[in-house]
Amino acid sequence: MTAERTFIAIKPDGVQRGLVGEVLGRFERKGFKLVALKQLIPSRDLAQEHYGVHRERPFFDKLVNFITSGPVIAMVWEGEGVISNARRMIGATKPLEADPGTIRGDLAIDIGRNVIHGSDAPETAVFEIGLWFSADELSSWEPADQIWRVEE
Ligand code: IDP
Ligand code: MG
Repeated sequence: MTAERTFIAIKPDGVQRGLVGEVLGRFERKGFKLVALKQLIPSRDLAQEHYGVHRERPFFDKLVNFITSGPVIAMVWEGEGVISNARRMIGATKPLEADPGTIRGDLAIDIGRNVIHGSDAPETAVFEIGLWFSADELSSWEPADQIWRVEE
C-alpha cells in the first residue's frame, strides 16, 4: 500500500521572493518524504482545472492570472497524515489570521499572495497529484535514514 500523499505548490510570489528553500526545508525537516518536484509556469487550462471549485467566485480570474504569472514549484509529499498536517503547517488562507509558526503566518500578509497551496482532503490530493504529475514523475523510494523518523 502506498502511504498518504499530498500535492503542495509554491505559488509565484513564493518563488519570486526567494522562499523556495525556506518552504521546502520545513517539509524536509518535519520528516515527510519528497516523491515529486518540478518547476513550471502553469497553463491557463491547468490553473482553471486546479482551481475549478472556485470557478464561480469573484476572485477566480485574478487567481488564475496570478498562478499563471510565473514559475510555480509543484511537489508531492508523502507520509502518515501528510494531507491534514501539511494544511496545519501552511496555516489559514488569510495570512494575517494564520498562526505564527505556520508558513503563511510567518511569511505572508495578503490573501492573494499567500505563498503556498496544499490539498485539503484525500480526494483533492488524488485529483491534484494526477492533474499536475504523470505517474512516471513520482518516485517510490526509501530514505536511508527513514528508520530514524518512523518506527518500523
Ligand atoms: P486555500 O489555499 O487555503 O485552500 P481556498 O479557499 O481554496 O484557500 O482558495 C484558494 C486560493 O484563492 C487562496 O489560497 C487564496 O490565494 C485565493 N483566495 C481565496 N479566497 C479569496 C478572496 O476572498 N479573495 C482573493 N483571493 C482569495
Ligand atoms: Mg483550497
